[in-house]
Amino acid sequence: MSATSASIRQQQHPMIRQLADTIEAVWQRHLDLSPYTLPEDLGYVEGRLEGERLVIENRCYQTPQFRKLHLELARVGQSLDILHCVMFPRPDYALPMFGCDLVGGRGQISAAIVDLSPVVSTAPEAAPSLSDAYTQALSALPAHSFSQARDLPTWGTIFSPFCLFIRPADTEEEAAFVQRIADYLEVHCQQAVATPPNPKEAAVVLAGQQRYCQQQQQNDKTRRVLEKAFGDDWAERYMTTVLFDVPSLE
Ligand code: BLA
Repeated sequence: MSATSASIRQQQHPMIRQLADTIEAVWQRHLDLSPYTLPEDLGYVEGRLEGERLVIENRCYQTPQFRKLHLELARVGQSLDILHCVMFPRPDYALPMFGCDLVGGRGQISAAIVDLSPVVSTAPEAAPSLSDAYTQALSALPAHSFSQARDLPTWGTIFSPFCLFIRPADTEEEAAFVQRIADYLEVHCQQAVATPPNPKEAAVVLAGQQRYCQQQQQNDKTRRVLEKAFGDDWAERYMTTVLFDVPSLE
């Protein structure tokens, strides 16, 4: 890690810093992490967005259960701070996709979202849904209340009933949301390490991950930030190879 990339986290909104530290601590506590190399050195990138500097810092790992754990911190000048995190299970693990995004600027987080999104169906012909083990563990978490819920965009059909999408009202809600994300991560890591691999499900899992990524690639708000700083082609390549890539069956 270079001195430059280490400094991004320290400059970011405190909620983003806390969440980044929390995610890495939970991963280290539960999972057997090894390095994951991004294509063509996309680990640290800089561009310009309307005269402001856009800096992206990526941390990636892999584990026996996960093909890629991706934690991304991005900063546009002084005005926009972003945390993006997705955990991609290996195809022979029929696990949901953990995803979260924090977007904020000028001292206020405007979007905080977390979900464990299902990729496989539990009944024939049905839409994907979480297993009973996940549903029970998530239902057993302490009650929460956030004062400003936000509406999901139309591409958000991939999310589970446990998806939380809010604008945190104050520092208490920020801390409560970080705790909630830690709870989802704890559930996910515990389930993941207890799940045996099942190669028979690989094709179905990959198709489900493909659908998840196709929907996420429709997020015009993410795309626009990247296009403005790096151009349309770079944004397309980044969204399909770094943010939401899907491997083919080996
Ligand atoms: C929203 N994402 C946004 C917004 C911006 C970004 C600027 C609008 C904020 C707002 O409406 O208040 C930008 N997010 C980025 C950029 C990156 C990023 C540039 O991650 C990366 C470089 N997004 C995800 C994941 C989820 C997600 C994993 O990356 C969910 C699990 C969700 N982001 C998400 C949703 C919105 C959002 C649902 C709101 C979209 C809308 O309201 O149209």
